[in-house]
Amino acid sequence: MKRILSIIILISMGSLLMAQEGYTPSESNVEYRKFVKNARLGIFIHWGIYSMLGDGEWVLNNQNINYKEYEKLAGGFFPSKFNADEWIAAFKDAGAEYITFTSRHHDGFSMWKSKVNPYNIFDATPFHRDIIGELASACRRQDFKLHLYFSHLDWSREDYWPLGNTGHNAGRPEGNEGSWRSYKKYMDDMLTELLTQYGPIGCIWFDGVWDKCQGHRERADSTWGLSHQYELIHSLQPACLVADNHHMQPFPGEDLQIFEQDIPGENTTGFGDGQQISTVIPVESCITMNNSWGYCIGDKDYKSIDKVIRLIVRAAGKDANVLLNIGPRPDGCLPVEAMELLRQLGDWMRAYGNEAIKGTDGGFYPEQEWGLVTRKGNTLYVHILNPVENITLPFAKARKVTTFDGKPIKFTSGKSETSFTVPMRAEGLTDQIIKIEL
Ligand code: JFZ
Repeated sequence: MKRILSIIILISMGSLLMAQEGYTPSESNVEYRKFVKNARLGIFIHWGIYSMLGDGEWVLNNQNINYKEYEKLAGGFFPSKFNADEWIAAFKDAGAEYITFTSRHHDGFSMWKSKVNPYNIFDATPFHRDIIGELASACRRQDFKLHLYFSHLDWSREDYWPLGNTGHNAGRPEGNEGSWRSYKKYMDDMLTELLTQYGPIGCIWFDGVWDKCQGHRERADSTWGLSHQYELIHSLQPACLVADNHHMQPFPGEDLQIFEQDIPGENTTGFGDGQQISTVIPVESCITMNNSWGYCIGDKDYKSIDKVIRLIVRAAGKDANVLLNIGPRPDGCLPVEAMELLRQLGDWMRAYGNEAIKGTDGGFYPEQEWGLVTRKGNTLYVHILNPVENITLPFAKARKVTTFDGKPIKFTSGKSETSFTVPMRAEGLTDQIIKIEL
């Protein structure tokens, strides 16, 4: 018995390794990965009928709401002030280049006009508008990219059976033997709609694997059919990136690695236990502006612009993007605090970020107490986040060292090092940038 078991384990490990080697991204996929990496900043939007309850996107689960009762919220969802073009214009102005929008969160409500489930924004609400359709059009008009968050996990479907770790008090009846097969087909059908009805989708950003496979990497593919789903996505849109917020090392078929509420590699949340930063696929850190993903009416604990800039600089210095989250209000407006942060961020991106963050490489030099270094062509950008007097870097033969606006700085540079004294720092400056021409 033991022997049979170990043979089975060996075989399944072998097929896992083979699948890893077997995935070759298409040319258009590799190209879009570069675009995303260079963008360095995206905006994450968590929006659904849960926003009406003002208690985050987990409210169905956390308040033990019955799924049939919750469903009735849809009949009152009328985000009268929603304007896709205004959202996209605000994100673009902030210096972001893509939006990752919750097409369907764990509550199972779809934010697009779906033929495979009437529990969607078009058919189940008096709003009768296709929000993903409107976002896709606005993105096209404004040359912005659309990524879609998609939950594996569902708290409203009766065929989501057997249940995972969450959604136990929603009141669903027990399923049967065919349930899981039916649910997997349902996911395929939804993904197919999303990838055929709205033009190019930059990324499918999965979440929820952990509901059934927390800490069991070997089960994730067989339980969810990940490789099948990833293949489906790549066959419908080869350039579409696959990302999955499972907090494990990337699986074959994934094109973007995700860290949650963390600068990559820090593991302050304990989520991505031991998750190594990928050097093969681009990396993205999703981070909330306050402490909630979906709209939370009492959460006014927004990060300062100083904090947000530090996050972006530190992520870029580690070669990662920031996906900055906003939870819109039920009326379709972005919270005032979020709008203000976007405005301030735009000012900073135009002044510094466009040159010293976007399109740069990071991760080639470790973070120091004073900060990090990014690089574009022959220029190094030294980001001093914490005041320091002198800096020595292991980069040889510098031709020129200057302030960000080009004032020369005295330096010495030899065969292996470059040193300079840091000029006076303007009061209140978050990121003092020094340029080194190699
Ligand atoms: C997930 C979602 O559950 C959450 O609502 C939000 O969308 C965020 C971006 O992603 O967060 C997680 C991820 C992992 C666990 C819990 C929540 N986990 O491992 O238990």
